[in-house]
Amino acid sequence: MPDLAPADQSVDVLVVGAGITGIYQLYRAREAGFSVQLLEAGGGVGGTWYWNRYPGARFDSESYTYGYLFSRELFDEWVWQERFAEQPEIERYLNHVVDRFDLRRHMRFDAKVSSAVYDESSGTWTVVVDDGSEYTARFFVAATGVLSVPYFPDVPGREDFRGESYHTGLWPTTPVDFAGKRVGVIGTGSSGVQIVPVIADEVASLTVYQRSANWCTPLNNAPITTGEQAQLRADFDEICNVLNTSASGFLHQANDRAAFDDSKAERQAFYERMWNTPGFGKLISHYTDVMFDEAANAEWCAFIAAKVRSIVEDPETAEALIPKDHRFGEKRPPFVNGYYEAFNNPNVSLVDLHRTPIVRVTETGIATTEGVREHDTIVWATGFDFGTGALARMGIRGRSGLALEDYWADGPKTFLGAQTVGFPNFFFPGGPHAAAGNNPRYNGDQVDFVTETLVYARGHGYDTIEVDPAAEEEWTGMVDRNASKGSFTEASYYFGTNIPGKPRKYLLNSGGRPKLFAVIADVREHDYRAFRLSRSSDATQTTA
Ligand code: NA7
Repeated sequence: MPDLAPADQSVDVLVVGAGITGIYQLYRAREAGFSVQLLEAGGGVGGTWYWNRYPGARFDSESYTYGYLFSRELFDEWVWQERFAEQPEIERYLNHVVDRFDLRRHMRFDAKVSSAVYDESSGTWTVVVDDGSEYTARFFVAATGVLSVPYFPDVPGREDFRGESYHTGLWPTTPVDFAGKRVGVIGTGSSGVQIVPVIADEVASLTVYQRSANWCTPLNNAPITTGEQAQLRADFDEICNVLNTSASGFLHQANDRAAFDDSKAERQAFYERMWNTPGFGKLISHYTDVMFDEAANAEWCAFIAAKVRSIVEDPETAEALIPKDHRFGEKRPPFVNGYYEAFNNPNVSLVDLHRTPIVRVTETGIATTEGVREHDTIVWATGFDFGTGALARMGIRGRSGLALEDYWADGPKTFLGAQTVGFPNFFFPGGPHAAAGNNPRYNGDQVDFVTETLVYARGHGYDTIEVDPAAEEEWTGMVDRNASKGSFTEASYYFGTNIPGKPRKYLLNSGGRPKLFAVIADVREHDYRAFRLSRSSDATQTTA
């Protein structure tokens, strides 16, 4: 339903983005007594789960660990159907949350922000939407996500294709008909490997264009049984306790054994258990040294490779599907349901772009160095401008007209992945540098912290909040220093290297959620001294 908000609307808090983080920020700020307006570029609620509505899109965190925990009633009444919910169920859930907490009247859809400018004299932000309507707010919160700007590689001829083209992250709300079509899917990250098995049976032909093979392992999805539903509700307090305190925000328990504590036979049995473990259990509950010990990692990779060879009937295709350029866990591992099996379908084929690179897109298909394949439909599953993509494109201007994209030209500088110097009263929970793991958990930590900071400032008579440069330097330095010790490779989009020309900087927080917790606790204990708090009427700044 269109929400025709008045063009001159003035609120305490303006939130951009109706994804998981933005909805929660709207809820928390309303609860704290602020007037709030939320603007969303999409036509509905969901953010990532609105735009990524391609066939097969689903959680790979357990549904009940990804959803909100702030309301026991909400947790009790929403019955997740599957361990890993599919996009339509997720979108229904988020719409339910919005309506249950009466948040929709504070939201405006189809409202893409084109600029957000800070006014130093009043300490407020003016936010303009692409239809020209204008909002003013004391606090501007961009909950625009880290995977929200789709990336189309600069392949020659991309615009020439006369068939249908889709990006997984920009999927239309109207159904896409694949029946009987000759389809090409470019990209084999989490999105590409989700869509392939789901459309394989209905298409006339499916060509998977793979640049890099990934270590895909089974998601091991299942319906949540009635007994499990009851147990989840009985365990609510314990679930909250684990999810709100664990380093990665999952329920999976860490292992206490290293690989070579076990005999060879025990290790093989363990790998088989891991293969059958749901989702991220394969990282969190794995041997403690699988990400650190070369031999341990290699043995697990050999186990996966043997599985691929046992599933995929064509030996050449199987070999091409086994990564040769990185170890398990060095890139974000996709979790699959029938992906390898799909290649046994006679209408599905793999093109190894390392062997035969794409030359160009033609009007009717894709030309590689081995020839042209004709397509009716091309699916670009080619990823996102991760971390900073959305924030750098919103026309955000801070003190003295400073452009955020200029201030971050060499990579983001943040405090707690939530604020940056020179942009007072601007927060971006769910943006770069937050943590790593089950996103809604640490993004929720940030929303809680942002809300507490606003409440603290209000309670002490301040209306301008800007992070202290020393605090930003310390946090950003911590992220950068530790990045080189992390397990993710330079080739990972976590470093931005999937986008040509983007500076190589770690875009998550290498200190993880424990560091986020520790610094937030320190800020609270020390009267928010990491911030410069002031009154917009005062010339001088005040800290505790
Ligand atoms: P990803 O994980 O960034 O995957 C993008 C894929 O697109 C990956 O296989 C890339 O190959 C491929 N790609 C990128 N550019 C090209 C070109 N020019 N030619 C061929 N192939 C290309 O994005 P996803 O959407 O799958 O997943 C993003 C996140 O969503 C995921 O981590 C989950 O959190 C959910 P490459 O590996 O770079 O060789």
